[in-house]
Amino acid sequence: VSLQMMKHAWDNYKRYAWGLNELKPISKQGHSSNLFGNIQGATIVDALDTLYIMEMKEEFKEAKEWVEKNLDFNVNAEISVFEVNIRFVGGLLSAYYLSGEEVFRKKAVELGEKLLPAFNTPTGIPWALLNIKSGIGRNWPWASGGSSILAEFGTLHLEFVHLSHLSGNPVFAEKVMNIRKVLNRLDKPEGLYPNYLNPSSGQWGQHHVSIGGLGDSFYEYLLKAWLMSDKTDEDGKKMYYDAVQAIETHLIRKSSGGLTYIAEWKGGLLEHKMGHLTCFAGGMFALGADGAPSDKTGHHIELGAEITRTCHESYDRTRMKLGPEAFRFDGGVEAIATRQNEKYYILRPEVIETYMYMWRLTHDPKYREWGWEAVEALEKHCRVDGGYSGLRDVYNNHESHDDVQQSFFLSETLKYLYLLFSEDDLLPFEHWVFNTEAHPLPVLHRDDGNKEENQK
Ligand code: DMJ
Repeated sequence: VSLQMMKHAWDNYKRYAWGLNELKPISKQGHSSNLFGNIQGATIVDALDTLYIMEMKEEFKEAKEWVEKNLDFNVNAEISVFEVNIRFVGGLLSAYYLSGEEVFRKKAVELGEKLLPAFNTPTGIPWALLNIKSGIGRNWPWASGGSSILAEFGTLHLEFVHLSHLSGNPVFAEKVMNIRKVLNRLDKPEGLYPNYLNPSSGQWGQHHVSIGGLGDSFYEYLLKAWLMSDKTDEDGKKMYYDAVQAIETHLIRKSSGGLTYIAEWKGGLLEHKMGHLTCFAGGMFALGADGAPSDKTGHHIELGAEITRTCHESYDRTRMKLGPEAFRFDGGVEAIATRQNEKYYILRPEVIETYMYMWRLTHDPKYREWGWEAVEALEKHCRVDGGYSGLRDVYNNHESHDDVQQSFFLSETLKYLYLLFSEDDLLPFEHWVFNTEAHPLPVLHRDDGNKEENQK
């Protein structure tokens, strides 16, 4: 089924928006997001590995040809360093490791080099935004007095380690190891990492902490850096398990109805709200269970399972059976969005991603059942003639489509659905870690210093 869904999403992108970043499935034209400046083809690069894994050979071939002929980084564009890294660098790296085609390696390294000027700050903590022609960087104007964002500069590690591995140039890995160093030198309030860090002063901005937006994939990459290093990156491991300990103490709560959730922390005060983005943490806790210190393996699996149940409830308590952008545990509600501007669903993957991890790690059939509920809901409410669209209000009786087919729908949502219903030996966890955009990167095994053989 996810293969049919991929075909529908891809064919319509091809028909109406080929070469542009994303598809507007209602108005049947291209959609350009300023996250990528005028780098083009986000959907193509994001979808390459999904096409490969689903064995859509014709489509993979035309995507590869587009990359060869048209993917161009010599443009005057101000881009989001984080978004371009996770989608473009990550997408190209995976396409290379899966297919062995040199063009993807070359383009990934070329793009990595374009991103390097972002690290030219007094501390080496990179800017959020970079003009890849002039090399001038800056931060989002809204981010706490000129700060960089934890989830942005903390989500470069996996890709940059691979860029050094594939180019033989240590500079990429050095840049991300320096980020670690800066973080390790700083005092952390209650052991927590604030979402904002000023790249000039090297001091934290506002003490807001989140496992959802602005924080999320920083934690994910600590764990995955350790796993990707064949469990040699002890520093990443320690930072991950210490962070989880602080998160459990200060952010994780249980509602009166018995639902475990992860709240947001604002200078010591809790906001009892959980984002859709935060739902990835169910899978993360389960994935990290195996390495958990002091006999906590079972506990981390259980924590993952409880978060997953809560996120499933956030879907089940809507009219459309797809979850809202954020849901609350206050004012007499549990796992329900109460504000109009939090009721939308933009084809996000995190809940399905977590079902996939929980399924692989426990084989409890309920995760496939819940995944199937999501497939039915996507088909019923998001599928339109011209592709798949997000929804403005998942509690409404009638669909109001937002007219965007996000590139992560093809790279993540559909790939995780496909894996959820595949055997465990397709991209097995011993050999692959997924970047935060669901692009698989191989574990760098200790004994194969020069590893090129692809374990699929
Ligand atoms: C994706 O780009 C990545 O999963 C990122 O980590 C968070 N936001 C979207 C999906 O929701």
